[in-house]
Amino acid sequence: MTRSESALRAAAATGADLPVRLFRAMLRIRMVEEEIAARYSQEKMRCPVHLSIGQEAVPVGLSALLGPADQAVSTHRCHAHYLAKGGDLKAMLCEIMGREPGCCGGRGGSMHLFDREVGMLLSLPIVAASIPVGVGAALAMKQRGQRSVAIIYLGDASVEEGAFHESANFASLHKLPAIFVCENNLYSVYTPLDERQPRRPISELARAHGMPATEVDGNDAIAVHNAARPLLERAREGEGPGFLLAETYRWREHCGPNYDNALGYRTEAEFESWKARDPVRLLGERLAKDGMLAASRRRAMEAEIAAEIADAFAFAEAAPFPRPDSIASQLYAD
Ligand SMILES: Cc1ncc(C[n+]2csc(CCOP(=O)(O)OP(=O)(O)O)c2C)c(N)n1
Ligand SMILES: [Mg+2]
Repeated sequence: MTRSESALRAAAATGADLPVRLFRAMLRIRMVEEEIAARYSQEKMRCPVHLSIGQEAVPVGLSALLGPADQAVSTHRCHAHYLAKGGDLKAMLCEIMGREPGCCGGRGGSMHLFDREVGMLLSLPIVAASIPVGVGAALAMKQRGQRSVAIIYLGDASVEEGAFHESANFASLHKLPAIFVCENNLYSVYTPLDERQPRRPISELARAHGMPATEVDGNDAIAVHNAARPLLERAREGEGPGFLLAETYRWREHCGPNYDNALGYRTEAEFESWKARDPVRLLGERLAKDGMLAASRRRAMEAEIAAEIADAFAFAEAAPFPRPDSIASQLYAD
């Protein structure tokens, strides 16, 4: 039995429905992203989209440990982070379609998702730019004596930026409640990790900055949940930051709704090996096998999510665009 299989059984034994909740949250993100991909050619979404398909397990496993007082910052690939943190789906789709009820008033697009009510502080497309902001949030939490944590999502390319190292150093020195969550999907656009970084675990960088680092299967939501828990507990106790390195894989092209393996920067065999590790399918199968999710319940779940998504798309498509005479607003602080 693997570590996460035993966790699944332990959760089932205590009557907890955590694995089912994690599955539903991943399935919902997958279905939202698939729907965005399916509708993208209609050209109602006129901004770039960096889809999270294949990478659902990390934010879902982690977010089940968070409350609204905990804050998260994210990157260009932020849809799953936003939805897992409880971000409003209608506000997200309106933002992607440039509509006024979008979370940035329809001016930011897919890479600027936030929902302050649920602690989704911001998302920024400049690689590593959100990291210092997340550390700032952690500093504020510490100064206010809160037990909250700041989750800082980053891609494998972020650790090549100075901002990561300055932020990690500062967070470690001041024992800030910051959790760095690195989704290593092996690529920065078309460039593989081993053409960009020396051969050593990325987690060594965090250890060199004096914080504990844990490596985890980023396609297993339960393993992520269990691996993140002790890092979060230490951070809440004032013992300082932590680093979670999650190995995962993006299925679609870096930016856009299509598959781009034909470009040749990665092999079909590699892609297939990761597809065989589909975080949503694997957990669904395990739940069915363990009798935790009957086929009828799963079908009802899928229908419920599909209805929610259809309703949110209809809402966004009917929503107004920002008024042209508001073009100069929100550019400067009042
Ligand atoms: C400072 C900066 N340099 C380059 C880019 C162009 N760019 C956008 S996403 C990206 C790849 C980032 O890779 P990674 O952090 O691993 O995230 P992933 O896309 O794999 O999720 C790059 C280079 C940028 N947005 N910002
Ligand atoms: Mg990457």
